[in-house]
Amino acid sequence: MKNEEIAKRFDEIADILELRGENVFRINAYRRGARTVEGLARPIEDAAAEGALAELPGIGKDLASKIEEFVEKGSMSYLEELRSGTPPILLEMLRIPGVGPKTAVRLHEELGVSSLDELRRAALDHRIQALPKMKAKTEENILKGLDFLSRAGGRTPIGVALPLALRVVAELEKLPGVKRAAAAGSLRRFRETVGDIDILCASSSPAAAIAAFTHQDGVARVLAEGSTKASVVMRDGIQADLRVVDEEAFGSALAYFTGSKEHNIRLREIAIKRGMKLSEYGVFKAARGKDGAKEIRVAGRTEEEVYKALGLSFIPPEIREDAGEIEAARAGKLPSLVELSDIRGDLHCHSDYSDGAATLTEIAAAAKARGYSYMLITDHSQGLHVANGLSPQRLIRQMGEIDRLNEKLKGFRLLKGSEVDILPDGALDMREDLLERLDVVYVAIHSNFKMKRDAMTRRVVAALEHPRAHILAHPTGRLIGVRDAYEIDMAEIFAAAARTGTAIEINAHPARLDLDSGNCRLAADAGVMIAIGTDTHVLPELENMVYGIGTARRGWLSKGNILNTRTCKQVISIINKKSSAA
Ligand code: DGT
Ligand code: CA
Ligand code: CA
Repeated sequence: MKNEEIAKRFDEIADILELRGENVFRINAYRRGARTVEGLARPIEDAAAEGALAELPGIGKDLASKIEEFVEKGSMSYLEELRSGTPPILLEMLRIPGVGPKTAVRLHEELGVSSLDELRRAALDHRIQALPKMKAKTEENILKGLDFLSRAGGRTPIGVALPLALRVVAELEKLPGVKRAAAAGSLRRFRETVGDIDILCASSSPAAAIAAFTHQDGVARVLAEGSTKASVVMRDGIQADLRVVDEEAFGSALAYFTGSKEHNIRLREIAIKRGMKLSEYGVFKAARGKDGAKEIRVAGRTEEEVYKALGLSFIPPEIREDAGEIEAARAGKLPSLVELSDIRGDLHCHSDYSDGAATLTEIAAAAKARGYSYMLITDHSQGLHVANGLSPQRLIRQMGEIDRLNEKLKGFRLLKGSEVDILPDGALDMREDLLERLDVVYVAIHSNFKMKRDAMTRRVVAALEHPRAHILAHPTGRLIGVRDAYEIDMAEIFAAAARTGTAIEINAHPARLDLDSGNCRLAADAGVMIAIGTDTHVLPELENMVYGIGTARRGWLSKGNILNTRTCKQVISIINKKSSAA
């Protein structure tokens, strides 16, 4: 399905047109087109094949022809043309929170800024506020924005890196001679951001694998190319490394390049204590043969074999951080981590009643097609005007529609919910009688992020005390690389959630992943039930569940820790336990 790739390209076209100060209507046409394509429930290729593109809202002749071109050729000549005429620094500056196109162009033209380092220098020297009509505040915001970018450390969010890596792996797997291919590194460990993408491959013709890797679509620059390894920079700016190894050593190489480094160091120590040697080439034992001392390989083909040779049970990649997993593996006490297939329904989804793109009917169909047996609809509450929050009348109408749909749906249920705003004093932004009519109530902070730690903690605890508040959404409010978590005492939140029987969410959107994996472990230890919700606004985001699962696994969570591994009936009964205890 090419929907996302096309949406990304339309957004980039809009960005560049904006940088050039083009007509707003044209710019908005591309943005609207991007949202339409992204929100489409089926592959855009199908609509193109049927000649039905022009029937889509906001897709005129012009955009339709660009979609057709991309479907046919995998490229968009108009975008290539725009790109070639745009200094890359301009697009880079747009990634800084708070820098718009006008500012970016001025900084480039009037200060000659051509890299982010130069931009930082200019801000520190106060050369930005010295420009006519440029405010000191702008300069301050640019410095803050740059800080955010560098704190993400030039690292790439997993939501960008994973799809890219999977595509590279799939391309390699298609080559004759390739026996195995896999992503390794921090990506395989499901860290929320990755420094680079590490790919491993076993092939009988390494040269062909290397050539395919360096010539694949999306490569901006080849950094290095040897007979068994290569490094490239992709157009998004992320680096990808490929290593080609022997099939006999694929498991040990995979373990080595998955890391973490700290985990690897511990494994090597264990090998040495057992009189063996561990490297990316295998586990070796010294043996005395007729012709003197030599080494024999005792493991290497699979990771399982490697761990077994070290006297350990297999350690899932997500927890290889030297955070107790080695001790647990040695004692046979590793948790059995939750899996994607354990998930029976999604708990966080916005429809076109508030700021989502899909209708209730479309959401039900898509969730059912994923094999779910329920989906909780959680549109925003009345006070959240920016997200088109539902008035009581509209919520009541939505509940009626859900009832009618449920009569028709077999083996699947839409649950009535809401993502209710927690007001500054901790009260919920919804009438009691409406709260009581909902199946499951999500509560969340969407405003007044800058409260003092104590006040913020009291605000959320007050919300958790409400007998109809069932799940706390994205509990720290951070947006990776954009906005820090607000000040809040999470230990107190966990204690309150456990005491009141309120679940806490792992928001599976790759920009949030909040609870993060560290907090997952603390929450579970405090006895808190965890819910995983995708916060879907356009249907393809239902796929983001995989990031929620990755985070839960990094947080050592099992099926039993997760609310939505339960059946619909069980979820309702767990929810009701809190409400009826009060
Ligand atoms: P990243 O890319 O910064 O998000 O983190 P990683 O963990 O992917 O690190 P990377 O790409 O530098 O290296 C990939 C793996 O290779 C790493 O997780 C473990 C292994 N590795 C790299 N350098 C060393 C090393 O000096 N010693 C050991 N034991 N392992 C290493
Ligand atoms: Ca890496
Ligand atoms: Ca690397």
